[in-house]
Formats: sequence, C-alpha cells, structure tokens
Amino acid sequence: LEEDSKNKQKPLNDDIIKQIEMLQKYYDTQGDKGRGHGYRRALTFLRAIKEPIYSVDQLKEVPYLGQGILKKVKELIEEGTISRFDFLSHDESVVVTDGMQKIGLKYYDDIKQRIPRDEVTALLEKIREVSSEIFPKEKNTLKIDACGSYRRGKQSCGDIDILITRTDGSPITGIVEKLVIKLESIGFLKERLGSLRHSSTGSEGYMGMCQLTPDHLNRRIDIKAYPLSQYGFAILYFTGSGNFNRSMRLFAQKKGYSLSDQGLQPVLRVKGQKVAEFNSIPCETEEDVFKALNLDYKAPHERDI
Ligand code: DCP
Ligand code: MG
Ligand code: MN
Repeated sequence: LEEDSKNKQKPLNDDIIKQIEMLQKYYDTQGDKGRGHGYRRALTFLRAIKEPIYSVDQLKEVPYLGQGILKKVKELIEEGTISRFDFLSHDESVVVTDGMQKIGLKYYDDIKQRIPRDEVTALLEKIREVSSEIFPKEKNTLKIDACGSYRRGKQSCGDIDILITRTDGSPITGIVEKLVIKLESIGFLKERLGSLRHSSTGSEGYMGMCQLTPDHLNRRIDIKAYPLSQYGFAILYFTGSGNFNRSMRLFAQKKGYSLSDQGLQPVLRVKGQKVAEFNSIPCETEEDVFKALNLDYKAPHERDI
C-alpha cells in the first residue's frame, strides 16, 4: 500500500529546488554570505539529480547537503512547506530584528524575480549616463561595466554587478560615494544594504536596491570600484562564476600563489602553513591573470561552471 501511494506521488525535485533557491536568495539579501554560498553549492548538486525524489533519505549522500538544508527539505516533504518561510511571509515581525532583514523582506517578492538581460543593459546605460553628467572631465577615462552573470552572457540575472575603474590609473577614491548619492537623489537607488565599503587597498563598494522606472521591479545591485592596478583581478573575480573563481583560486594556491579580487600574491608556505605573502604580480587585464598562472584564456561565457 505504501509503495502504491508513493508511485502516485509527484516527484519533489522541482519543489525542493525552488524552495532552496528562495532560501538562498533570502540569505543573500541578508548578506549572510556563508549560508548563501552553502545553499548555492547545494543547489548545483540538487539540480544535477535526475532520479525522482520522494524522500529525504534519497538525499543523504548528496555532496554539500548539510544537516541544516536536509532538515528544511524534510520539512518540505513531510509538511509541504518550510516553516521558516511560512513565518517569513505571514508574521514578519518575528524575524525582523535589524534594518537589513527588514529591507530584504520589503523587497522580497521583487528580489526573487530574475532580471531580464535587456533590463540590466538599460540599468547599466542609465548609470553610465548619470556618471558622465557628474564626472564630465573623467568622462573618457571612467570605465563602467556590468559583470557577474550578465558578462557571462546570461539571458537573465539574479542581480546587477557594476564594476568601475579609471583607465588612466588615477585614484578611484570617492567615485562610488558621489555616484551613489546622485543616483539616490534621482530615485534610481532606493535602499542601502549596509554602509559603503572602503577597503584598505583602495577599492570601494556599495550594495543596495535600484529601480529603472516606477514601472519596473526593485532590483539588487552591487557597485564596486577598483584602481586600475587591481582591475584584472577585480573583473575576473566579479565576473565569476562563483564556482569558476573557487577552482581558479585553488589552482593558484597549488602553484604557490594566493588569488583574490585584488591581486595574485606569491605565498611562502612551510609545512603547509602560510608564512609570508609577497607583492602582487601586476595584472591590468584578465588575460594577464591567466597568463601569470600559465592558463589558457577562458572567455566569460566559458566560465559558467
Ligand atoms: N563571487 C564569488 N564568491 C562569492 C560571491 C560572489 O566569487 N561568494 C563573485 C562571482 C560572482 C560575482 O562575484 O559571479 C557576482 O556575484 P553574484 O552573487 O551577483 O553572482 P552572479 O552574478 O554570478 O549570478 P546572479 O545572476 O545570481 O547574480
Ligand atoms: Mg550577479
Ligand atoms: Mn551581485
């Protein structure tokens, strides 16, 4: 009898993936990088499962499905919903403890929608237009591009990743802040998720929400600026994919380097322990980074691993 009812059941693969995707986006909106990343990794494997899933027992051997995620999937299978999510939508006050979560919930319905490629193009154009208004003199040396999934050629994106540099090598200090203030004043940027970031190595960043026109949905946007000397590393990192970056970092590590969004530093290890890091090898372009590691160049659309 049990076998019978099982056979009539609809496989849960799609439901599970959809729910875990929602949780992943939710953790991202909260800036919870650890969970966001864990869920993203788990999703890669969940999506690869071809056999129909009816029970959580079938998932025990799947890589990167930790206890936390398994518990949520079990709940979904047994109760048809993940209670965490239930109460997110019904009783927001319970989970809303700080500003960031509140913003995440306020825009939750919008954020879970993917962004059509054309809209990202239009958002990028708007940012370029506004920046040439406020930086008329730097107009020809300010390079502004969209990275992330957009640069990898995807037809839809989870968010907008804007990367800025100055092609004449002059400092980028203050550019993000000025741009953000202007974009906020015209209602294009709607909400900051955390404060503006200034790294000690000279890069700057903004995380927030934007909207092309009042008829469009609110979208997650990241804006980062790097000095030209770090640009090759920055654009490589910000283009992704996340998995591609991880495997490239690992490769660099094996060759005795440490690769980040800011540089490629030779590392001295003694018995596996890092004892010294040296100045980065200079790379103004992505091609330079591949060359420095003696790797064949991969175009952005080939980095979707
Ligand atoms: N990135 C990374 N590791 C992280 C987060 C991000 O290496 N933990 C890099 C690779 C990503 C890029 O930053 O491609 C942009 O991050 P997004 O989260 O915006 O990812 P994508 O743009 O690739 O995908 P999406 O369409 O979901 O935004
Ligand atoms: Mg993105
Ligand atoms: Mn992003």
